[in-house]
Amino acid sequence: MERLSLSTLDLLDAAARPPVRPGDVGAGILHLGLGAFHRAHQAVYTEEAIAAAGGDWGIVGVAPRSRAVLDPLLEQDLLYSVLTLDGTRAQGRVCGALTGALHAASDPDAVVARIADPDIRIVTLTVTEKAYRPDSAVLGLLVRGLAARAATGAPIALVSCDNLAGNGKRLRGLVTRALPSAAEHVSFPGTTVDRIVPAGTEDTHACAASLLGVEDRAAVAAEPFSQWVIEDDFPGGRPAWERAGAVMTADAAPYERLKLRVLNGVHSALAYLGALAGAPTIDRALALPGMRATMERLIEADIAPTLEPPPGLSIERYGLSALDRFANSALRHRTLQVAMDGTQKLPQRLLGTIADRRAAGALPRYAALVLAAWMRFVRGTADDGSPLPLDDPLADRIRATPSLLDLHEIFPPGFADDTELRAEIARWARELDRHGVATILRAVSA
Ligand code: CS2
Repeated sequence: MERLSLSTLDLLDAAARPPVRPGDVGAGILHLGLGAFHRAHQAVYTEEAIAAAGGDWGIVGVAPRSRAVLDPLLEQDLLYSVLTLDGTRAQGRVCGALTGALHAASDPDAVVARIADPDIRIVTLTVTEKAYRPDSAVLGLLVRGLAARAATGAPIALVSCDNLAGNGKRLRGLVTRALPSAAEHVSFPGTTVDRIVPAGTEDTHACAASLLGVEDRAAVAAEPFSQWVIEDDFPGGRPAWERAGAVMTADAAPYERLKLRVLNGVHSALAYLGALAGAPTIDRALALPGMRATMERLIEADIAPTLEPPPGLSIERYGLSALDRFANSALRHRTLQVAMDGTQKLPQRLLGTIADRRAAGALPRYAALVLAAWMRFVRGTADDGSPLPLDDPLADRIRATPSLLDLHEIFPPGFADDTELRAEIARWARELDRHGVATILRAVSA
């Protein structure tokens, strides 16, 4: 089978060809983090915006460390396909949004030079929660690039597309602490990003081959749903993302809280409870007897009371649609993928919910169950005795801490002194030890 590239595009059905050909548009965006999520989310919005309204907004993609995606992309003239899987139908099309690709680990200076280049007016980031630290390599590159750019005075927007509360403000804090002058020429619009895009596997490549008729080693598979809410603060201009369905707003915070606490919170709940019960994927976790009802209660009793829905949105409907999305069996999203980096994810997904309910005098039972499940998960043994890997930047701290609520890096100080909450978590921990997840789910949902 031929390999996807500029010269094989003509072999594809017209509907599968990219609306933008790399090379036809100049670069205007530099993106840090070439993972599956970027390729199926921001890259697709940007390509559609260029197709609808023009503009030199091609994306220079930067792979921070691994070359696992970079090399296949370079072999394919930066083309890759996005497969949309809804459980019954599959559709594939090639995306041509990337106009350049760089490897930060081997050539950091090239990345710095590109950030300093006035043609680049936007830097977007999908670098995962754990990269938002003063000592991260990504932040170092950004700061060096912005310092070199300062001489040109050219304005730029830095756009975090990671699942963090107040992602724009968080990035602003990190960058301006390291480089106070950045406050003058740089904006930090906050965003809410949403699309389920599991890491690509051999199955994804096989699916791309059968849908497209060419081999694509950089294909990504995603659900049909996609959302991008962006604060409209782009001093150097921006693509017409609204033409691709993005919501441009003055304040992304209400969407963000809803998304992090409901969608990501329940996703993590399914990941820990599911992994303990032996479910390899999110859809299988959701299909465990009693799981769906337990998740509905978690949303209704514990999460919803902490949220102010954005205008026109109902939390109940949002929650039910999130559960329907998790039921997508074609995605085969691994519970272990969602479970990784729990210490970086749980604060914005679950701990804020627990803290808010405690402040209101309520005991969030279901959220406490999820926390107990995480605590059992990080101890490394599933209900049937099989080992569970711990992939977390604080893995050593977790292993060395006898009482996890004392992990001050993630838990608000109030938790360890909250005897009622402690007792509730301990109660669930005992139940999990004695009976396992399957029994608890049946009891909770009865
Ligand atoms: C998931 C998210 O891996 C995870 O932790 O919860 O990546 C999730 O799929 C996306 O945020 C959906 O928008």
